[in-house]
Amino acid sequence: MKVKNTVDVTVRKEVSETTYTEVARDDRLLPQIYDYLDTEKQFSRALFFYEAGLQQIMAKLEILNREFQYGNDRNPIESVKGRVKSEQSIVEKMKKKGLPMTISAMMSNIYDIAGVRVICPFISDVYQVARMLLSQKDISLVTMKDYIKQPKENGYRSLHLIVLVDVFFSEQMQKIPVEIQLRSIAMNCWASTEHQLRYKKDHVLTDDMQKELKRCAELMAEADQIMQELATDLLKED
Ligand code: 0O2
Repeated sequence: MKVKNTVDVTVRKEVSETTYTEVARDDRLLPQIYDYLDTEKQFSRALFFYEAGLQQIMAKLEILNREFQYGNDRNPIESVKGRVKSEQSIVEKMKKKGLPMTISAMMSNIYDIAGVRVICPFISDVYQVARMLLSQKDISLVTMKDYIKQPKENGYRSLHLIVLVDVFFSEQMQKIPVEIQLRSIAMNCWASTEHQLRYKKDHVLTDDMQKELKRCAELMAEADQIMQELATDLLKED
């Protein structure tokens, strides 16, 4: 069965000031995989495509980081973590979105099955790494959410990209969606800690606790700003 992709997505060429930009409907998203999956009905085989997309992005990040090291004697990437979402998380997310439990629905609606988290020393590195990735011809931007320029209400900061990366399989090329979260070390420190505090469902965060957490996020942002100013003065790129 062919499934028509009706997802509205954003296509942008460059990382810039605004948080969201609607540009075009995207009909490229994994159209050919559907036939294959609907024949096979195998969830694990579906996840293989995402693993391949993830590997592709991780390899690109590794190359960019090492190349930058040769020119600038430092790395713009502190660490990279990649994961394919667990079956349980996928199912939970689909239930939350009220989606039918089919592989087609999963592939048309869940964009963070393959996810990469990139931690950079400075905010400028976050944008530079994003630009370097997005300038590659085999990567196209689907959506960008800039929670650095426009933090979430709770103080969360990060740059989120959903991209399609070309992956060559034995008989065809597929565009695989991958979510890339880029953030500074300070932003990551806050996000990881906040996640731990929120993780236990029986922990209720009072208004005061949430205010305190937001204050922490703002302190981290201030530290980032100061470090960025120092970096701008001290780290001149060749
Ligand atoms: P996990 O386990 O990290 O994958 P979506 O639900 O993805 O369709 P949404 O919520 O608009 O749409 O996505 P958004 O805002 O891009 O955020 C998605 C991911 O960003 C989350 O994934 C988290 O990883 C991270 N994130 C977003 N907000 C927060 C926050 O307030 N604190 C922390 N620590 N992380 C955040 P998941 O699926 O929630 O979880």
